[in-house]
Amino acid sequence: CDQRNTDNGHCLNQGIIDKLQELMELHKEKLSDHDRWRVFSYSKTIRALRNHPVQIKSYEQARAIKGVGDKTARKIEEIIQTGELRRIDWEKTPDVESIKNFKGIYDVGPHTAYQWYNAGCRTLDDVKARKGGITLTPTQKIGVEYYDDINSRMPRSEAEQIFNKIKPIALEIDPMLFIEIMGSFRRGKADCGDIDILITRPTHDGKTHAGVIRSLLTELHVRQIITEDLATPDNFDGLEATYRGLCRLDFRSRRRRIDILAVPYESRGAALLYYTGDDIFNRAIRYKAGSMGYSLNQRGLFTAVARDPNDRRKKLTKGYVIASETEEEIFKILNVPWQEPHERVR
Ligand code: DCP
Ligand code: MG
Ligand code: MN
Repeated sequence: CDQRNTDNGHCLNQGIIDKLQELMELHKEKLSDHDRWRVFSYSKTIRALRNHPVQIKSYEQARAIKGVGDKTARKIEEIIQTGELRRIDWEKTPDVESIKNFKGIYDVGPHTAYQWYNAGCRTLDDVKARKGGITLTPTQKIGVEYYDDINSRMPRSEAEQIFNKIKPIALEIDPMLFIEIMGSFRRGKADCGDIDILITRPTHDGKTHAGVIRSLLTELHVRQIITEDLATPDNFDGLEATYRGLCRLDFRSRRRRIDILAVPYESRGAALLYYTGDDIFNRAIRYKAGSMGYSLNQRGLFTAVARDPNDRRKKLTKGYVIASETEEEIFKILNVPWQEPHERVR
């Protein structure tokens, strides 16, 4: 909520926002394009309501907000008059809860979730029992087995302790490595959904970190810090690699999600920026880059590539890197004031 539009820290239109949000969450669990469109539309309305300077008291006031159509305005009117929104009960179909639970399984998207529902599965136990003859990929099996672990966050201190076990092992393999924790940890959050590790290496001596990921993962498996692989890199020996897995501090601890990203040394700044997040901040800064005619990704800040107007996927020119080695230079070129990692939340 925009602090200027508050009444003792409460959004002026919080009651309306809460109901529309509840309805939006229900549409999120559904599959049709129509539902997806509604999620998009409600999220825009909610954002507009958060920034709205006055308390909305009528249909007309609601209708006057940009992007709010007749149907949404009528819902807002109903909330104002009754404090309720009947549409919520109507959308609470029996599939919603099951689909939501299934989508909490690692590597299960909406399509698989609905497939399983249509096969007769309603609960995680049904999935475990392969009710309806459903099949699971190896990754989904791990997802089911460690459902609770994967869906809970760890205290910051645990992420730090795990990292403090991993770092010396990596430095034993190559003392010149740069290895740091990114993501919510670098942003200073008190709890972390996973551990995000960035690896790179200065190349002054002609060497790189190529191949290090393979040795590191082997070693982490041997020491039983990494316990399951969820996604291993296609190419272990290149300079770029992404790994996803589960790890644990010791045999008494819960499994925790771990991601490792290895990048060439010259793109470390762009990788730091990307991997620190948060995702909303990333979207905003990428948008800024785009509006200035650049394009930003985890490899660098590029001059925009010219695309074929008849087929936007076709690149006509390559575009070249104008900044990638430090976060500072990227902020500077984009004319964005420097923000410490903990401030990068939008
Ligand atoms: N990232 C992104 N867009 C995504 C996913 C990730 O820009 N769709 C970037 C920003 C994230 C970083 O990668 O901060 C790490 O991704 P995580 O999913 O691990 O997210 P966080 O570490 O920020 O939060 P959590 O504590 O939930 O792991
Ligand atoms: Mg993370
Ligand atoms: Mn992650």
